[in-house]
Amino acid sequence: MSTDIFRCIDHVGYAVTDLDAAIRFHTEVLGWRLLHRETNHEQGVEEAMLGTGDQLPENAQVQLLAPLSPTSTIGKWIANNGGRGGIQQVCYRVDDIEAASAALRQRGVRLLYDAPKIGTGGSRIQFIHPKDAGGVLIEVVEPAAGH
Ligand code: V0V
Repeated sequence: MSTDIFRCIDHVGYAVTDLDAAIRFHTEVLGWRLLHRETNHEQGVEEAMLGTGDQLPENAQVQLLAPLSPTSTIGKWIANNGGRGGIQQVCYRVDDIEAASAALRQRGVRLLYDAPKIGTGGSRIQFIHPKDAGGVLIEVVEPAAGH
Protein backbone atom coordinates (compact mmCIF):
# COMPACT_ATOMS: atom_id res chain seq x y z
CA MET A 1 0.00 0.00 0.00
CA SER A 2 1.35 3.43 -0.89
CA THR A 3 1.88 5.83 2.01
CA ASP A 4 2.30 8.84 -0.32
CA ILE A 5 0.15 11.90 0.36
CA PHE A 6 2.15 14.81 -1.07
CA ARG A 7 3.41 15.46 -4.62
CA CYS A 8 6.04 18.12 -4.01
CA ILE A 9 6.83 21.30 -2.14
CA ASP A 10 4.44 23.85 -3.65
CA HIS A 11 5.84 26.93 -1.93
CA VAL A 12 7.63 28.34 1.06
CA GLY A 13 5.77 31.18 2.74
CA TYR A 14 7.52 34.22 4.21
CA ALA A 15 5.77 36.66 6.49
CA VAL A 16 6.81 40.17 5.43
CA THR A 17 6.15 43.60 6.91
CA ASP A 18 6.26 45.50 3.59
CA LEU A 19 5.06 43.59 0.51
CA ASP A 20 6.38 46.03 -2.10
CA ALA A 21 9.82 46.14 -0.49
CA ALA A 22 9.88 42.33 -0.22
CA ILE A 23 8.89 41.97 -3.90
CA ARG A 24 11.66 44.39 -4.88
CA PHE A 25 14.24 42.41 -2.89
CA HIS A 26 13.10 39.06 -4.30
CA THR A 27 13.00 40.28 -7.91
CA GLU A 28 15.81 42.85 -8.13
CA VAL A 29 18.34 41.21 -5.79
CA LEU A 30 17.43 37.51 -5.76
CA GLY A 31 16.23 37.44 -9.37
CA TRP A 32 12.84 35.77 -8.91
CA ARG A 33 9.94 36.89 -11.08
CA LEU A 34 6.61 38.08 -9.79
CA LEU A 35 4.04 35.54 -11.05
CA HIS A 36 0.90 36.51 -9.20
CA ARG A 37 -0.42 38.94 -6.60
CA GLU A 38 -3.74 39.00 -4.77
CA THR A 39 -5.53 39.93 -1.57
CA ASN A 40 -7.19 37.18 0.48
CA HIS A 41 -9.49 38.81 3.02
CA GLU A 42 -10.48 35.55 4.67
CA GLN A 43 -6.81 34.79 5.42
CA GLY A 44 -6.04 38.43 6.25
CA VAL A 45 -3.19 38.69 3.76
CA GLU A 46 -1.95 40.51 0.72
CA GLU A 47 0.30 38.03 -1.02
CA ALA A 48 2.65 37.57 -3.94
CA MET A 49 3.87 34.38 -5.62
CA LEU A 50 7.32 34.32 -7.21
CA GLY A 51 9.06 31.85 -9.48
CA THR A 52 11.15 31.68 -12.61
CA GLY A 53 10.38 32.85 -16.14
CA ASP A 54 10.03 29.26 -17.33
CA GLN A 55 8.29 28.10 -14.14
CA LEU A 56 7.47 24.39 -14.41
CA PRO A 57 4.54 22.97 -12.43
CA GLU A 58 6.91 20.88 -10.28
CA ASN A 59 9.06 23.88 -9.30
CA ALA A 60 8.36 25.27 -5.85
CA GLN A 61 7.43 28.93 -5.57
CA VAL A 62 8.15 31.62 -3.03
CA GLN A 63 5.13 33.20 -1.33
CA LEU A 64 5.32 36.60 0.33
CA LEU A 65 2.59 37.21 2.92
CA ALA A 66 1.89 40.69 4.29
CA PRO A 67 -0.73 41.17 7.03
CA LEU A 68 -3.91 43.13 6.31
CA SER A 69 -4.14 43.97 10.02
CA PRO A 70 -2.09 43.50 13.21
CA THR A 71 -4.67 40.98 14.51
CA SER A 72 -4.50 38.77 11.41
CA THR A 73 -2.60 35.48 11.49
CA ILE A 74 0.44 37.02 9.80
CA GLY A 75 0.18 40.19 11.89
CA LYS A 76 0.27 38.10 15.08
CA TRP A 77 3.11 35.97 13.75
CA ILE A 78 5.23 39.05 12.99
CA ALA A 79 4.48 40.53 16.44
CA ASN A 80 5.54 37.25 18.07
CA ASN A 81 8.71 37.33 15.97
CA GLY A 82 9.88 40.66 17.37
CA GLY A 83 8.24 42.71 14.62
CA ARG A 84 10.30 41.02 11.91
CA GLY A 85 9.37 38.80 8.97
CA GLY A 86 10.60 35.25 8.46
CA ILE A 87 9.60 31.77 7.28
CA GLN A 88 6.01 31.27 8.43
CA GLN A 89 5.05 28.07 6.59
CA VAL A 90 5.96 25.38 4.10
CA CYS A 91 3.29 24.19 1.69
CA TYR A 92 2.97 20.69 0.22
CA ARG A 93 0.95 20.04 -2.94
CA VAL A 94 -1.64 17.29 -3.30
CA ASP A 95 -3.86 16.08 -6.14
CA ASP A 96 -6.94 15.57 -3.98
CA ILE A 97 -7.25 17.63 -0.80
CA GLU A 98 -10.18 15.63 0.56
CA ALA A 99 -8.24 12.36 0.26
CA ALA A 100 -5.10 13.98 1.71
CA SER A 101 -7.05 15.48 4.63
CA ALA A 102 -8.69 12.12 5.40
CA ALA A 103 -5.32 10.33 5.31
CA LEU A 104 -3.69 12.93 7.57
CA ARG A 105 -6.56 12.81 10.08
CA GLN A 106 -6.41 9.04 10.04
CA ARG A 107 -2.70 9.29 10.88
CA GLY A 108 -3.55 11.40 13.91
CA VAL A 109 -2.66 14.99 13.01
CA ARG A 110 -4.98 17.93 13.67
CA LEU A 111 -6.08 19.96 10.67
CA LEU A 112 -7.09 23.57 11.29
CA TYR A 113 -10.28 23.62 9.20
CA ASP A 114 -13.25 21.25 9.00
CA ALA A 115 -13.21 21.75 5.23
CA PRO A 116 -10.64 23.29 2.85
CA LYS A 117 -10.62 27.07 2.33
CA ILE A 118 -9.75 29.13 -0.73
CA GLY A 119 -6.06 29.97 -1.22
CA THR A 120 -3.91 31.63 -3.82
CA GLY A 121 -5.13 31.52 -7.42
CA GLY A 122 -8.39 29.78 -6.50
CA SER A 123 -6.58 26.81 -4.93
CA ARG A 124 -8.04 24.87 -2.00
CA ILE A 125 -5.98 24.90 1.18
CA GLN A 126 -5.79 23.24 4.57
CA PHE A 127 -3.19 23.44 7.37
CA ILE A 128 -1.66 20.94 9.79
CA HIS A 129 -1.40 22.43 13.28
CA PRO A 130 2.25 23.30 13.98
CA LYS A 131 2.03 21.55 17.36
CA ASP A 132 1.40 18.28 15.50
CA ALA A 133 4.18 18.87 12.96
CA GLY A 134 7.34 19.50 14.95
CA GLY A 135 6.67 23.22 15.35
CA VAL A 136 6.30 23.89 11.61
CA LEU A 137 3.09 25.23 10.07
CA ILE A 138 2.41 22.93 7.09
CA GLU A 139 -0.06 24.08 4.48
CA VAL A 140 -1.60 21.54 2.10
CA VAL A 141 -2.74 22.81 -1.31
CA GLU A 142 -4.72 21.43 -4.20
CA PRO A 143 -4.05 23.91 -7.01
CA ALA A 144 -6.94 25.19 -9.09
CA ALA A 145 -7.30 23.48 -12.47
CA GLY A 146 -4.87 25.03 -14.97
CA HIS A 147 -2.82 26.82 -12.32
C1 V0V B 1 1.84 30.04 15.53
N1 V0V B 1 2.67 29.10 16.00
C2 V0V B 1 3.45 28.66 15.02
C3 V0V B 1 3.05 29.40 13.88
N2 V0V B 1 2.05 30.23 14.22
N3 V0V B 1 4.41 27.73 14.99
C4 V0V B 1 5.04 27.53 13.80
N4 V0V B 1 4.71 28.21 12.66
C5 V0V B 1 3.75 29.14 12.67
N5 V0V B 1 3.44 29.79 11.54
C6 V0V B 1 2.76 28.63 17.39
C7 V0V B 1 3.11 29.77 18.34
O1 V0V B 1 4.51 29.93 18.43
C8 V0V B 1 2.51 29.31 19.64
O2 V0V B 1 3.37 28.38 20.25
C9 V0V B 1 1.25 28.57 19.19
O3 V0V B 1 1.48 28.19 17.81
C10 V0V B 1 0.00 29.43 19.25
O4 V0V B 1 0.34 30.64 18.60
P1 V0V B 1 -0.61 31.94 18.57
O5 V0V B 1 0.22 33.09 18.21
O6 V0V B 1 -1.45 31.98 19.82
O7 V0V B 1 -1.47 31.68 17.33
P2 V0V B 1 -2.89 31.04 17.14
O8 V0V B 1 -3.03 29.80 17.96
O9 V0V B 1 -3.92 32.10 17.26
O10 V0V B 1 -2.73 30.65 15.61
C11 V0V B 1 -1.81 29.71 15.17
C12 V0V B 1 -2.40 29.07 13.93
C13 V0V B 1 -2.69 30.21 12.94
C14 V0V B 1 -1.37 28.09 13.37
C15 V0V B 1 -3.69 28.33 14.29
O11 V0V B 1 -1.47 30.85 12.60
C16 V0V B 1 -3.38 29.78 11.71
O12 V0V B 1 -4.61 29.63 11.67
N6 V0V B 1 -2.62 29.55 10.59
C17 V0V B 1 -3.20 29.06 9.33
C18 V0V B 1 -3.64 30.18 8.43
C19 V0V B 1 -2.50 31.04 7.96
O13 V0V B 1 -1.34 30.89 8.32
N7 V0V B 1 -2.88 32.04 7.07
C20 V0V B 1 -1.93 32.99 6.50
C21 V0V B 1 -1.38 32.46 5.25
P3 V0V B 1 3.59 28.37 21.85
O14 V0V B 1 4.06 29.75 22.18
O15 V0V B 1 2.22 28.06 22.40
O16 V0V B 1 4.60 27.27 22.08
S1 V0V B 1 -2.60 32.41 3.98
C22 V0V B 1 -1.99 31.42 2.74
O17 V0V B 1 -0.94 30.71 3.01
C23 V0V B 1 -2.62 31.43 1.50
C24 V0V B 1 -3.77 32.30 1.20
C25 V0V B 1 -2.16 30.50 0.43
O18 V0V B 1 -1.12 29.87 0.58
O19 V0V B 1 -2.85 30.38 -0.59
